Amino acid sequence: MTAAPTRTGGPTDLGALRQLAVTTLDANWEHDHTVPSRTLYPHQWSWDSAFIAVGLAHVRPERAWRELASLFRAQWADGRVPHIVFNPALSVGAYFPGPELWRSTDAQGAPAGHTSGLVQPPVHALAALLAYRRAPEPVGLAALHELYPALVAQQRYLADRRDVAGDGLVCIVHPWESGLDNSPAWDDPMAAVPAEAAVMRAYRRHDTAHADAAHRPTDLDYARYLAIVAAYRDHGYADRALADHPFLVECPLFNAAFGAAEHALAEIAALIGADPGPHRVRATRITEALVRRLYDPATGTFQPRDVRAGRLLGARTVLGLTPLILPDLPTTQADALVVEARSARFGVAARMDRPLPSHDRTAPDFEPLRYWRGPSWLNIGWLVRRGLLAHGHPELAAGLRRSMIGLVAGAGCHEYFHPDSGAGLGSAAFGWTAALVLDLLADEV
Ligand code: 2M8
Repeated sequence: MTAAPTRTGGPTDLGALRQLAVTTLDANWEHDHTVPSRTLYPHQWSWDSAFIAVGLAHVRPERAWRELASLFRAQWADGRVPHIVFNPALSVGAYFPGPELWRSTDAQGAPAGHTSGLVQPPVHALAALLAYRRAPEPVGLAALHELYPALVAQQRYLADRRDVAGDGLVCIVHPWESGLDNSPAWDDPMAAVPAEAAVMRAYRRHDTAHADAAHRPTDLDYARYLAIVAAYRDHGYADRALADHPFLVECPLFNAAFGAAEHALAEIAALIGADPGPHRVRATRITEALVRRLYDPATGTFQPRDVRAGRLLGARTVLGLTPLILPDLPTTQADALVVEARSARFGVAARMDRPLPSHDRTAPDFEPLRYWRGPSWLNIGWLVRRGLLAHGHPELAAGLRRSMIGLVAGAGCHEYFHPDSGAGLGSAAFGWTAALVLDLLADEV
């Protein structure tokens, strides 16, 4: 078995690649969860844990369930699943911004341990379903029984507290909630957030000590990130005050995950003897709302909606392709997304000559090295590949799969990859890259 040609230091055959992925996951395991990276992200992150559970199910199924269980132990009383669960054993300064900035324990309904107050795309129900399919009995079914009420509460929080516009979609209140923190998609709403880069003189950024500052968000970005956190925190992370919040966006990926979660919950409900009907109804409504509010017929893709400004945001990022994960996406939109995916902007093909970028590679603000503004990430490719399979494009899905496996074979389990050369960037031993390559390797196409 020979993988794609090695670029720099990656394993040369698929057996070695699988072993590297397992070793990476083992090295990042921390008592009841997996850290995304020992250096850059040493705590537990919400959507990372979901992707990681999918990979763990192949090799350490018991850990897959512990991963999800530990995350949901930090769920707030209102149902929100925090995007970071802080490990109390780590020193202050192990990550910025740490517990002293979030002050979650002052907020109503927060758990006893420190967390952030934000959320991330709800890919956990999908992850739990996939983990169960890989590792069904006997632990899997019991784990689904345990997780189901928490997954339902997670969805209820989003539906009841975050539908700021009242039209069936979830609003994210911070770019960090999108998971694609520094995407050009957020440039316009971020520019409207008042902040001065100079405030960062009062803090010590942790990320730029472990990664090249030229690849990371700027100090002005961070000043705005902190201003948005402060606005939310100073209202006790209560969502009833959101009308005046400085950042309110309906994100296509977040809402596609929100809809995919209802599809997954319908299947989980059927497995554990609960009623799948309400999940199916909600899934249909979410897909309809997504098409109604975020599909732009002029561009043939999905665009985020700036709820404060009342308009769609123009950047054509990879976020727009992700509604493909919805099995009930109408043919008109699914076909348009396949055209967009195959275009020179994203280059998805049965034989891909370059990785799937995170931003339109023909755009003037495409940056091949900077975080989420061009580089290729495995979790996004993994989602898009699932969407291509769901909508009847196995040859494109296979091309994307080969491209992703080739990236890790070429460079190792990096956090992200150069969108032209495939060189490894960011953290060199990254959790979801290891997990998702295991999942890709286990599939035939
Ligand atoms: C990145 O986000 C964190 C903030 O949450 C950071 O930049 O410090 C993103 O890539 C996000 O999607 C990811 O979950 C997190 C941990 O891997 O890192």
